Amino acid sequence: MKRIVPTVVMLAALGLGIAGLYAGAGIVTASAQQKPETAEVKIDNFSFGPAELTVSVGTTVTWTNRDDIPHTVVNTDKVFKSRVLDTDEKFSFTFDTAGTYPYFCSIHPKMTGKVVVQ
Ligand SMILES: [Cu+2]
Repeated sequence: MKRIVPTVVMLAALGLGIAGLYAGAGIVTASAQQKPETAEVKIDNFSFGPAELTVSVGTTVTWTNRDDIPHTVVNTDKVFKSRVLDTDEKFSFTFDTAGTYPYFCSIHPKMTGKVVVQ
């Protein structure tokens, strides 16, 4: 029995070490997911740039109107809708659900864009 005890202790220590490694890996993954992500869309010359943007879930997208003309950012499915943005005004929305979000400017409906959240 005396011979077995140190082996059991060593195995237990090894087990804790492995558990610790997994726990550490878990913390790294969690912090990577919690890192706030942002993306920018510029509105200029009657267009959204980039017109199509792909982001990960949790990303906050900010639209900035760099045009001399007022514009809006309105999702086709009414998930988000900005007020009228004058020059240099911004609108932000955080995408917490994966999906495709087409949007347009309600003043100039030919201005369209899309955010893909994955
Ligand atoms: Cu517009």
